[in-house]
Amino acid sequence: MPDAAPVRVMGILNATPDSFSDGGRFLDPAAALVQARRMAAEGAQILDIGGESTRPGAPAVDAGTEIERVVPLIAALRAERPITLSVDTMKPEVARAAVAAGADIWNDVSALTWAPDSAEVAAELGCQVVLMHMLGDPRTMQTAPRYEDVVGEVEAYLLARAEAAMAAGVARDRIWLDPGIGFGKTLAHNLALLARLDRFVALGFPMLLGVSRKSFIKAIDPRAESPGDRLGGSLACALAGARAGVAAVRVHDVVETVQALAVARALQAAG
Ligand code: HH2
Repeated sequence: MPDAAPVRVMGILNATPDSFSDGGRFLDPAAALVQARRMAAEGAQILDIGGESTRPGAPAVDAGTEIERVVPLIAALRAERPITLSVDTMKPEVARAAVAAGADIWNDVSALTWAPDSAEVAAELGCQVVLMHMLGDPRTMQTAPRYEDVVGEVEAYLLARAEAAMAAGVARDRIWLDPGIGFGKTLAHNLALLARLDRFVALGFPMLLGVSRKSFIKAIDPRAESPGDRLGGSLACALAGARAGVAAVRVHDVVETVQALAVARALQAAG
């Protein structure tokens, strides 16, 4: 196997009261900054900052509240270090404020479908954009999700969203794709996608993979009731992503993921 580029680690920072894993811990800007610095020191090359939870059934947050949560953090981090910054939002007005404050990536779990002008705003901002697959929206997505061919349907959706973004003026080399593990998927759907990440990588866009601490791990290991108990499963998936050639993994546990990826690379080089 050729020596692929190292997988980048994107550290998750949720400035929210209710995210499924770190909710409430980083709503205080001082605590969020400490966590951001810590993840950067641990080897995260990208920080993904969110102000609205996308967990199933999470209440919607208005744009003003989201901006208040994420923009001061992005501005403070941009002023102190050259790390790549991403904003996790579905709302164009939040993306606009975040990019003005120094964000490099708009991570949109709605793949630029949340607002009619999302794709035009992404083109105008000129930032990188992550287009993620989700079935429905966060309030409804886990209600009996159904696919005939989950890999084929997610692939077709992502390609269609990339085409729509490019038609609106987003440059091809600014687009990332993400299969959206856990967003309107059963355990079987998630496993089918994780087993065929190579097909998504073959689409020719950088792939982002978000598996960290997600509840499908509990469906495999019922002892992993709390998100903090899901490190082993998260690392197994990050390594599967690295083997398939994803560009980045989105994680809560940065130091452990950096180590697992480094050991996997060393083993690959030795073999
Ligand atoms: N997963 C979550 C949020 N944003 N973005 C992308 N591109 N891919 C993902 O898999 C993804 C994402 C959910 O995780 P988290 O941010 O930890 O929780 P919450 O949505 O409850 O804030």
